[in-house]
Amino acid sequence: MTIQEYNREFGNSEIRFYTDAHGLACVELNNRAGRAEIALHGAHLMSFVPEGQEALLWMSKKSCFEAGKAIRGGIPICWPWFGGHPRGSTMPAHGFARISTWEPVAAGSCGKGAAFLELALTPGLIADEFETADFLVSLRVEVSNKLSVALSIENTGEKAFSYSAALHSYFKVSDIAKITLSGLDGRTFIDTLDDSTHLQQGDITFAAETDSVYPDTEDTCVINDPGFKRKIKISKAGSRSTVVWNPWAAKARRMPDFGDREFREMLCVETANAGTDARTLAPGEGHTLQVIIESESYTASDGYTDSG
Ligand code: TA6
Repeated sequence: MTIQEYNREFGNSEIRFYTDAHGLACVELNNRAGRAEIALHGAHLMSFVPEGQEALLWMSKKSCFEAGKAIRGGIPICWPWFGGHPRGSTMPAHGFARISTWEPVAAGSCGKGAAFLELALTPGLIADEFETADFLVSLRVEVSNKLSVALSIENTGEKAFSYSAALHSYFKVSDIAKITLSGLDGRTFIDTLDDSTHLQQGDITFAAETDSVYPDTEDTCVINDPGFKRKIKISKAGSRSTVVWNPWAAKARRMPDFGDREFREMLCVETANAGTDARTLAPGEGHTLQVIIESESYTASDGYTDSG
């Protein structure tokens, strides 16, 4: 469909399809409470700005915006595998979903003053992976003063299949060295840099490359950011694993789509079905992985003192 056809079919006062500066087909959800931009490429949520606030999501200034490549920032959809391909093949890291074109299937208002958009992934490439096209993959985005992103998978075929997934959210922070991440105190985590296992004690602070998988947590996480005078609350459903990632300087330098100093202004807190939280769907079964993102002000009781 063309942009004009999308707008005829799904557009309204809050939902507008357009071609962005990179030539990508995109859609803006914009209402009185918040604004989000989504590329049909990867059903990639690129930005979310609650009314009267700063952007909550981070985007690299060196990101690619082209077919076959993942966008570096926003909320990449990792599916049908998280990380390297499970059979170690040369398949793309984090699966096909984020580099495939999705199609809008429904849009409108959904009460609570929110605008919503649903997109579907046509089986195509992934059918090869599962040797069946008998599944439905859809993403529902709801925008108000908070953002909900929900990835739903349904097995419509005759045989079970397994997958892993993540909503790989990149958050914008004032300075990675001055923020803390709370919500995972007391949880076990695997440091994937050396595959060691640890117990999280208190809030997480950041002073080096961090790539940790928390395999057993349904907790809400909060990014505490005194520099931006805000807290970002990250709650979830349908997920028992959370991944926390910052590449730090050396790895950032090795990534062509990541500025050398950009590691200081971002943090990934990923809502996952990864590792032991991978999912298997029997015929007829479905599963939804959801993240809800909202911003709260940082107050004196949070230890913030306004320097005026
Ligand atoms: O966030 C977890 C992780 O798997 C890291 O190990 C790092 O590779 C990151 O995802 C980014 O992966 P990408 O394929 O988007 O460069």
